[in-house]
Amino acid sequence: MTHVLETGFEIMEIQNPNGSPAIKGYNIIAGKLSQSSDGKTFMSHNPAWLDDSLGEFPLSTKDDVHEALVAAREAFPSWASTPAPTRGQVIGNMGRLLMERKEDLVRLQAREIGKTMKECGGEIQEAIDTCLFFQSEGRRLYGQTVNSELPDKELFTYRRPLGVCGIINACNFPSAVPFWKMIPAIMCGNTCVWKSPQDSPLLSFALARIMHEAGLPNGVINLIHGKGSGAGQHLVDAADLGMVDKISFTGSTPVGKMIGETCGRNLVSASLELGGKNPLVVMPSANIENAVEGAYWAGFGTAGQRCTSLGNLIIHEDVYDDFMSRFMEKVMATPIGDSMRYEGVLYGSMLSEKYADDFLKGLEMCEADGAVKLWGSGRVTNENRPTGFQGEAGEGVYMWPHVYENVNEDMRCFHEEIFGPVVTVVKAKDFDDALRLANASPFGLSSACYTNDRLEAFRFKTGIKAGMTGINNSTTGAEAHLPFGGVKESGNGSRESGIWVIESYSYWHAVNDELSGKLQLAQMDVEEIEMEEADADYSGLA
Ligand code: UN1
Repeated sequence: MTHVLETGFEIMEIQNPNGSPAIKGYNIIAGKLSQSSDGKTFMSHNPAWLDDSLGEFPLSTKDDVHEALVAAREAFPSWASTPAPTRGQVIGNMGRLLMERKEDLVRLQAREIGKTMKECGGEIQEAIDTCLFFQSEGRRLYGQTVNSELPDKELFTYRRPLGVCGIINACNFPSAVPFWKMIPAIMCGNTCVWKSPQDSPLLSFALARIMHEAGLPNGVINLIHGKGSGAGQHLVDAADLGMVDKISFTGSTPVGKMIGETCGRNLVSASLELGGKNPLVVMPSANIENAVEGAYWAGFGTAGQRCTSLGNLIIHEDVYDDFMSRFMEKVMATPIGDSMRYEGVLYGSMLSEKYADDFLKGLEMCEADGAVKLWGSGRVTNENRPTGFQGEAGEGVYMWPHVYENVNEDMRCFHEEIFGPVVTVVKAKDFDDALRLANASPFGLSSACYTNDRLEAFRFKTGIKAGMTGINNSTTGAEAHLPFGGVKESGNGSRESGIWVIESYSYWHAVNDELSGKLQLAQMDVEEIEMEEADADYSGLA
């Protein structure tokens, strides 16, 4: 087996229509490139140009997952005892390498998941920002000195790593989100097994190699490719075998609940970032043009494939017609296509055929609910294409933008996340009605309110139950140093990013140091101070 840094990328003999190479990809376990134990593989395709193959990757087995977990366990003691500022230096190197390679990674990511180059640029930047933030956090990772209630005794708190972390992320944010997880994990001294998303193995392989180039010791991050139901499930099941100390997952609510149950019965820590049906409220005092921009971006940017994408658009009845006419004008003209070949597109392809199938099922639900379709016609084909579509529709997996109105709380499509370019529109009678509707879905990830009434903005902030809220801003737009996560069906309360994520990858260790040379009992040997008898009369002072 070859060390990950000893080779270039192995090019396969596949002729792609765009001339881009197909790569033979590997797992990386203890710094070594390896195939799956049974030799099985899967291919990664460009969803914006299906004839373009990015390469072939191991379909990892249970044995492969276990081998990666053992490697992470073996690497743990030495990484955990590496000084945190040194761990931070390695992370800083990762950030600098990402900066140097940014342009290539942006193109690779756009090619593998069909997201626009502009958005891929933003996302690689988010991974860089995360590295730079946690480089310096390695010089803090503060604990406290705490006063003891007894003399000649000191108390301390230390942050300790959890151990081996299983990392499972979705392919819609295939670079920022694994970095949100693994960078704080390794900064705290943990080691990781990273199950790459099935639809972005090449990008994951490239990122894991960069991590090693940055000086990461072997076994600290181990990469395994494969299916969620295969390698991903084996990684979760490892909690039942005592092989993993933490699972961090971004993905759907049903899968997150299953992971939470497995972790829960084993008392293994779980970070769960799950779905959303994010509401955006528009009130009459809002700058309507600005609100239209925000709702349009939140609904259709990334082809609606963010967990923070707009779900229910809740509009006050007094501005409903004005808002909707401006909104629909933009929706109908949406520029769509492969951003690697066409300039100025708002969104590209779906992440894969599987995401497209699930999206079409979501549209069927809207139809069955009796929601009124204002725009949209399912999958884009050469015979069925919106005017803004650029290129050959048959080449990739593209969807029309969709808008449904007359949606109400009795409908399933009000409550369920539909991952893709669709917005469900709800009319509200007044602010209280709008706020109630915004809280009525089972989810609580992101939320937004457009208003120029300060009291309304205040009441929205305090009344909404969500992990994140935008005032006069869209539902998306997390930054690397602000806590990211949800409540209700959107997660288990764990947070990513900033100082808050450190809670998810460390535990507090309380240490007391008895210097008196004798046994002093807390509570029982504490000196008691008697109160003085007071005789002053306070009653005539006012
Ligand atoms: C996700 O969709 O899983 O705030 C993450 C945002 C992005 C992150 C989304 N920065 O929408």
